[in-house]
Amino acid sequence: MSSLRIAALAVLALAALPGLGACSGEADAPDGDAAGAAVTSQLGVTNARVVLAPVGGNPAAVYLDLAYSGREGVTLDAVDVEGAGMTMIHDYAETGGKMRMVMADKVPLTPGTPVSFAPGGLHVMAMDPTDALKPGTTANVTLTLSDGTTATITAPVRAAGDER
Ligand SMILES: [Cu+2]
Repeated sequence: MSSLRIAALAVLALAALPGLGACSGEADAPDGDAAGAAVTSQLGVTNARVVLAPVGGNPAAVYLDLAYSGREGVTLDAVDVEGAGMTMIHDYAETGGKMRMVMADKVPLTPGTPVSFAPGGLHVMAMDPTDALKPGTTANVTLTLSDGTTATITAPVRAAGDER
């Protein structure tokens, strides 16, 4: 676990580099019309939702669908959730006959190839969700790409038992 945390912190440190995301983010991240959706010039985000864990305080999961139309070689580097702590991008992989969560770190975005974050596959884990994340409310979710582009969407927050 400690190596996973270090890797995730490294991603956050990169995302926080001055000059990259700060100014371009405001210009490139108009709010989407529909909840859970946003479109920048190159990144479309739909069906975003934050799903809380059955036990309060346990990590929440974020699922969403991405359609990218920019240039090759760009990756999704970070997904941050307002109202939660550190986030990690995870996937599931089979090791030793069992499906286990693994660190996905950076997710390649290829024009024409949609990427789905969905239960049982790619997902964002948001550690230490606060009481601000309540079922029926919304949370701001910010995606950061390797080219410094950011997109912020408003995603509905769902309880553990709700539809994922
Ligand atoms: Cu996970």
